[in-house]
Amino acid sequence: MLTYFPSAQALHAPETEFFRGERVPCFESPARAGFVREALLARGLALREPDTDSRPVLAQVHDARYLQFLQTAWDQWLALEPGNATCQPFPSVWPVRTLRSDVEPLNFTARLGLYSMDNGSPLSAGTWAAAKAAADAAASAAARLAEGVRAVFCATRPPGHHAGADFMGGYCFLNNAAVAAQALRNGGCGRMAVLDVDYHHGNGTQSLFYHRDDVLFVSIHGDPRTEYPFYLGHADETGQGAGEGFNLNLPLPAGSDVARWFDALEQACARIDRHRADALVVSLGLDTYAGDPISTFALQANDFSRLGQRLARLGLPTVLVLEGGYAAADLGLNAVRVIEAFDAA
Ligand code: Q9C
Ligand code: ZN
Repeated sequence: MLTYFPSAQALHAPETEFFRGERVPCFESPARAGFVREALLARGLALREPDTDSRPVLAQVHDARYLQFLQTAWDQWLALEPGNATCQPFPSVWPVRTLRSDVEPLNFTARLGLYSMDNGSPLSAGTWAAAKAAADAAASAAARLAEGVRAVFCATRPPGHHAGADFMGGYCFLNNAAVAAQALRNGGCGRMAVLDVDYHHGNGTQSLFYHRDDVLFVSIHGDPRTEYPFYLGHADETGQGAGEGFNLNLPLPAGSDVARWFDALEQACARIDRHRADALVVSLGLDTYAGDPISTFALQANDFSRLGQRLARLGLPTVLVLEGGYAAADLGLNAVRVIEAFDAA
């Protein structure tokens, strides 16, 4: 499978995140990409650098003031205090209900909170460069599909599906899957489907397409009553306005077994078939793996082959975009299993 692997991914390398009240090494690390790279190269897959500028599509997906903030956030942080080069900014205040988000504060931490859904998306010096490269990979993949390529894998980080029009969250900054879907729409696909199989609900992607009938969003994930991102991803979220009926959430209880997960995948595929999409974008989170340190589903290695095979059977031109997956040492092999089974089917 044609695969994009932006070397700029390594530039996003914050050291720590908050976990159970403590600062711990980041789960979403360059090491993840290293394992993916090794596994892809070991299988003889050539890795390409992105070749398409995602800027025009980013402007369709994200708000201008958020893009402006994200692109300059690290420089703003350094401008406060040179010593900030060796520490990480975290938001500590958010405009929740009754507070205003239309006025951009002058205070940096207040701006960071305005553009964040959590304190779990640490920034580093190269965050913009890495996130932009991942979005460029998504735009590149869409361009290849428009030329008739059957399937493209974006082996990218940071992930994207928690990022909305004007906020980062859950290790995500730019919504790569939404960039791929929107770029495919721009390229002439009338109807798109996005299937999100990450353990966590793709709240950002859902929100970006919630009012639209041209991009169906389907997600299988841990029930948000107990699992991140908590505030979106329930079964009664079916879309709004023109988008009514074009959003399908399939939340599963934490700890659900493999059989239950594949039952949900069948429901998801049935809905995608009915949409008669011209192309498919898969938010390929691999944190459904039994060995994942922050998730509770139980997929085993061979289940990722089964997933790849089922995705191929949808018979659609497909962009697969890497999202989560934190059992880093097994991440590459699990990704390869999906890709190879897709190709073989
Ligand atoms: N601070 C993705 O899989 N944070 N994001 C966990 C540790 C939320 C996961 C708690 C997990 C976000 C793309
Ligand atoms: Zn996830």
